[in-house]
Amino acid sequence: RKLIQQIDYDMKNRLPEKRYIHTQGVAFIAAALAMRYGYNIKDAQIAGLLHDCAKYMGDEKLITICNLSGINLSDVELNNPYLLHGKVGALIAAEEYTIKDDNILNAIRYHTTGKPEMNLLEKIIFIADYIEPSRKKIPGLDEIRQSAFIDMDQTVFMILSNTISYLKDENEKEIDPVTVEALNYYTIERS
Ligand code: DGI
Ligand code: FE
Ligand code: FE
Ligand code: FE
Repeated sequence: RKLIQQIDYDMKNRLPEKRYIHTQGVAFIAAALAMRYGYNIKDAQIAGLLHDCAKYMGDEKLITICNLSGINLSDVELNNPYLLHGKVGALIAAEEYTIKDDNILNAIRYHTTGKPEMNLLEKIIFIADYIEPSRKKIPGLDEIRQSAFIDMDQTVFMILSNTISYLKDENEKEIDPVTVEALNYYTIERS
């Protein structure tokens, strides 16, 4: 069977229905963005299908896998282990799905916080995750969806500032320093 079909089938079995629909939405929008900006469409689909594969692992398991794999955890990550589902997802993609492409693995790894100087596929997945059709209404989402097909760096900036103000509103949730570094980078990048 083709790799994409195999992954899609696995995700359907592995994830709750809503998360599977989200996963398909991310793969679909990642493919559209790959067309728009000139990236390998299949790679974008694979990254989209796998990006949340570790989302339902549970905090203990996420931390254990990181420890066993020699990934150093920051205090923010230890306090908010769900932040690790990208890093662990990249490990699963490499080990269980034999993904060797570093762009795909890094797109999975950094999809939650973003990071400074993201490459094209990293930006595609970061954006697709936020704008895919089944995402619940977020203030400013229509504008961000339009912007995604016009200017990627501006869109990354919009998503990061939305996310940070959301985290501040939500009883002062801890903000990962990488998220802040990413926002600073994409603020300066555009000015
Ligand atoms: O896994 P998804 O829900 O599809 O999306 P995601 O991996 O981008 O995770 C989104 C959640 O992560 C959202 O509730 C905001 C949160 N998040 C993003 N950056 C940070 C963060 N949470 C904390 N505590 N700190 C961050 O810097
Ligand atoms: Fe995620
Ligand atoms: Fe996201
Ligand atoms: Fe996601």
